[in-house]
Amino acid sequence: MREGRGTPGLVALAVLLALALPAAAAQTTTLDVVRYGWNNVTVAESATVNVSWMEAHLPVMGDGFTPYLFQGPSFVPTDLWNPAETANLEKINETVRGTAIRDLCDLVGGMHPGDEVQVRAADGFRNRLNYTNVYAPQARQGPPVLAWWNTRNGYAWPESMRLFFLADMSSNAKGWHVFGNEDMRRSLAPAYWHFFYSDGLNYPSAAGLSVSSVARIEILPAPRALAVPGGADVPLDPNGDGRYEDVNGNSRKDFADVVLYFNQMAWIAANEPVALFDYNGNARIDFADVVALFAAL
Ligand SMILES: [Ca+2]
Ligand SMILES: [Ca+2]
Ligand SMILES: [Ca+2]
Repeated sequence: MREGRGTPGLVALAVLLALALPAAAAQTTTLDVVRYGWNNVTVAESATVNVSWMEAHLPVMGDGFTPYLFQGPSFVPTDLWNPAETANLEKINETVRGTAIRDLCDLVGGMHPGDEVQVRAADGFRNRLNYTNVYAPQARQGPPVLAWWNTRNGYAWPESMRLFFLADMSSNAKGWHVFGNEDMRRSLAPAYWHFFYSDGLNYPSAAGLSVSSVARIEILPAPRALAVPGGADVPLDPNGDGRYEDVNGNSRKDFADVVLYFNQMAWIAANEPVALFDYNGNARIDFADVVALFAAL
C-alpha cells in the first residue's frame, strides 16, 4: 500500500500524544482482593470477584434512594475544615449500591487491629484505611463501601467501582449524608487525611478519599504473634521489647518455651513475623535463637 510521505511521522506523533495524555478513568467490574504476608510483599491469600458475584453473594449496601456526599476543599482559608458542611458539597453526590469493604476483606482472612487496607485504582492511585475505619467506623464516617451502581448510570457508571463512606446524618444540620472534612478529621487518624494544595494552602478534602475505578483491595497486616502449635495460648512479650519470649503463651518465661521453640522452629519460620521471634537479631529463625532464649531464662 502506498501512503503519503508524511503519514508515518504523523501516525507516530499521534501515538506519542495519545501516550502523553492522561488516561480517562475507566470503569472497573473485576476486583482482586489480596492479603499480604507479614512482609507486606508476598501474597498470603487472594480472591478475584466481579460485580455480579458480589451482588449475589454478599450483603448489598445502600438502599438505592439515599444520596451520599463527599465534601471537597472549602477554599476558605479561615474555615479549612468547615464543620458546618456548607462549602463544596457538589463534588461527589451519588445514590449508590455496593459491597462493604469489610465483607471483601473477609474473603481473604479479614483484617486485625493494627492492619491497614489499601484501596487501589486501575491506574495505581490508592488510599489506605486502618482496621478501625473498616471494622468499627464512627457513624459520622459510616461503613466504607465499594460502590458498583448509582441511580444516574445504573451498572454502567464510568467512575465505578468507587469507594464510598455511607456516613449518617449526625454531623449535618440539613440531615444530609455528607462525609465532610470535619468528619474526616474526627474519624480518621491524621496519616489518613487527604488534602488539596492550592494557592499555598493545604485544604482538607474528604472527597480525595473516594478512589474511583477500583481494581484491587490489599490488606497490609501488622506483625502479630500467632499461637504456636503445642503452646497454651498466643505468645507474649513479657518485657515489652518487641520479642516474644513466652513462646507457649502461659504468661511466664520458662524452659517449656525453649523446648517448644526448638520443636517448632520450621513452623515459626513459616508462619510467624520473623522479627518477633528473632532473639539474636540476625533476621532469621535459627538455632542461635534457641540458645539466646535459653540464656535469657
Ligand atoms: Ca520481649
Ligand atoms: Ca512460657
Ligand atoms: Ca535469629
